Amino acid sequence: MDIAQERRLVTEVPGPKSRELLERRIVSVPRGVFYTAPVFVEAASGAVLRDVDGNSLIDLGSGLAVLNVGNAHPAVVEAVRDQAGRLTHTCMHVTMNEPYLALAERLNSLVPGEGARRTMLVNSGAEAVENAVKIARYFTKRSAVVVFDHAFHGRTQLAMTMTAKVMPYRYGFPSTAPDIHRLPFAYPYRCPMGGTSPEACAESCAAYAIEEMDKHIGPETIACVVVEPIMGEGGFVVPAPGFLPRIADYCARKNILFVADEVQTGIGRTGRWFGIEHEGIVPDLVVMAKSLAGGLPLGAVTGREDVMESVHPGGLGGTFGGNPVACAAALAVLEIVEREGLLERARRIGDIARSRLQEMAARFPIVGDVRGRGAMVAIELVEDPDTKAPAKEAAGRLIEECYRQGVIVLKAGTHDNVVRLLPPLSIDEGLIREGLDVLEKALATVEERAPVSP
Ligand code: PLZ
Repeated sequence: MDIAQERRLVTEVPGPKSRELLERRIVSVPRGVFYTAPVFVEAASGAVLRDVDGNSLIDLGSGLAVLNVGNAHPAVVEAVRDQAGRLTHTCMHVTMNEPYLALAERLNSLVPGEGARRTMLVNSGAEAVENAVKIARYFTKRSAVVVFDHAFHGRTQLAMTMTAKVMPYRYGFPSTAPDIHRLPFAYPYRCPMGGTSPEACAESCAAYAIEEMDKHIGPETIACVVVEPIMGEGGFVVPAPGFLPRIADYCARKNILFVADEVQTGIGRTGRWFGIEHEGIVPDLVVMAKSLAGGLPLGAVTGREDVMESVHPGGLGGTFGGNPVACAAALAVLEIVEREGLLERARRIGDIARSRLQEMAARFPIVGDVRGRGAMVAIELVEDPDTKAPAKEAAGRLIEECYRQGVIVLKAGTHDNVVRLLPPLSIDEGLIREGLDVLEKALATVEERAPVSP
């Protein structure tokens, strides 16, 4: 569908039709399934969502990091139509289909590193994480899994246990997944070790993490370290420079597999194909989902041939994993990223956003930190720049003010005080600027109402 790439409000947001659907939703879908904006979308294209009331909203959330190539990209739609017209499913464990193969070949050559790779396909990020851990445990014959503060790895039992934040992800859901260990993450703005410079933060956190692995977990029991190159749900925390390379180096020395969870950072979001490339690390396994198939559900684990091949035949899989329609969409997505130069665009969009957000930070004391890489940018809101007390309510109000004005932005952060932008990488520069104008105005309203320190 051709939808003009513009913001245009014809009713208040949410409008009467969205409100009516919300009423139906309340009595048919459990409240546990949360939503950011009380808006129902009827059609979308590129970076614009058309809601059921006819409003056109600027999408700076990409349906939670899924639409790097934009919504309903014509080449993705065409690939899906074409594939669905041939066959919709075979199940790779019954008879096989070529799109699965073609995508595996493509991902094998795309991930960092020189050696041979293998790819298995699944349905979601959580399922990809679960499989990466299964494979790492099988290959190493070790069971411990190391994860970090602020991590999000999914909502299934194991992935949920690997996820840091208790509320809302783990609260009330007892876990039986054993041998998961959490270590501090080098978060420069709030260094858990009290480091006052990024270098000191990286150094102290890495030293602590390594000592923990050495003394308390035991490197000979650790199958893998799983880490997001930039914490996504955890608040777009870019690790202090040098932290991840030191962890990766330790892993290599102790034969611990390094697993990059690229579910949110992958497929060009940070201006490189994979976020881990910024760290100069070659991961043993790479986990992908979200933007991989342009909106169709698909996840992947791509890794070292020896590691991936270690599992016996029949040890890996699932009914829908690598559905041919989703694979066709993914092949189209990867081609679009190249053809439209979206890595370059991610950097450009990110530069525009970061410089505007930095100006806002200079104007509004509530903006404590501006950070990100490529088109993965966020502001962390604080009640007071000195105490850095998280401004959670203000973040909620900011998001609400934005959608009321027709711009969708997302919340993140362990303290719920981070507002993040994940625009489609193909977004018009004018549209991102307009989205930022709205954000700035919203910030002014929120700041006005922020508590004034005595
Ligand atoms: N790993 C790094 O960001 C999903 C989920 C939304 P699934 N993040 C947003 C929500 O509130 O559930 C995510 C991620 C990273 C894994 C996952 C899990 O991916 O496809 O949602 O299972």
